[in-house]
Amino acid sequence: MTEVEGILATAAALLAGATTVEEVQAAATELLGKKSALTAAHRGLAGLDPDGRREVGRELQEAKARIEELIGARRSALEAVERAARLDRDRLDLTEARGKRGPGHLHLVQRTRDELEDVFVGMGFVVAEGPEVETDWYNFEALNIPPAHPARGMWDTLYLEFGDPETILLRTHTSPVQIRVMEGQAPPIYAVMPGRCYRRDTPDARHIPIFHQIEGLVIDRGISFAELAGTIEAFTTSYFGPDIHSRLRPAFFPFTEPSAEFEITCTICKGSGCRTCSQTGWIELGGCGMVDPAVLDAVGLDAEEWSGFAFGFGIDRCAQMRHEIPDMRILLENDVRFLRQL
Ligand code: 2NM
Repeated sequence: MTEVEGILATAAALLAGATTVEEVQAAATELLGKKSALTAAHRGLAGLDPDGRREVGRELQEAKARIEELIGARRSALEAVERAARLDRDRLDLTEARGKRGPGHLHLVQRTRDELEDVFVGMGFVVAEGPEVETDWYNFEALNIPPAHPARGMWDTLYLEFGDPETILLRTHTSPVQIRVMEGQAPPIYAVMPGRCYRRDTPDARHIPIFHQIEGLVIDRGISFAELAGTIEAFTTSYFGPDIHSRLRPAFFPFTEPSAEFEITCTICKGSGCRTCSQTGWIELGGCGMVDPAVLDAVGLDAEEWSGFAFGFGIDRCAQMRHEIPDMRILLENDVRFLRQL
């Protein structure tokens, strides 16, 4: 009896002295393991008569349960202390972010992208995205632009030093996403692809080397140029307002035939003629056309069964026109005097 009381007292003292969860674990081994006084007492049962064995055996069982209880309690208490210390240590001071400056807002380019997506989603399109680092196949070859073709000069490509020379590049347009969508799903396809693009351009008032495009793709049965023109006009009035219209003029792109560039009513003078539109009343926004059968071939679509159109234009250019931004370079400068106005 007194031996059991002694074991319990030792256990309580040992656990009270443990100050970490690891020390509790070590104490548990010492109190309950093979070399413990409790285990030794259990062995001693063999030398007792049956009544004594039963009596002392029960005492030892109770002592073991009590010790396990003490271990559990000490462990939970120390775990709570350690968790509190960890939370305190990892706490981030965010008070500065709640200062006078207010919560901030999305950049104009991101907001323009969101608004453009909303217009197309409202017209029944889905939004698709793809990688900014592309292969020559997706950015050029699948779009009917073979290596060394003179049309490559239309894009000032930034190549990565990765693998064979001029095989991995920063996408010059979002068209490779259109190829990926056509490869990945069967028509009908009604999708827009917004995203960042890169060209080796010298920045000026109308060009930045990192810019944003949104392209649209429709592939279905019986799609004609009339659906293309109607879609462009519906988009223009929906995004720029009822006073702004669109017109198409013949152009050339390797991936569409026929191709057109699309212009919208000058947003500055509303069509009456000004310096920005060189007195024409129109401003070029993007390009479009009927998807070339060679592109459908490249993604394994039967050009006899399916036809479609594609279009593309600059998101930054849209923001520039709608907000009358004289120099596009300011979009990349993070000048708070500019950002705060929007
Ligand atoms: C443009 C203008 C005209 C276009 C075509 C395709 C595809 F993959 F279907 F062939 N993607 N993008 C396209 C056509 C893009 O952007 C100025």
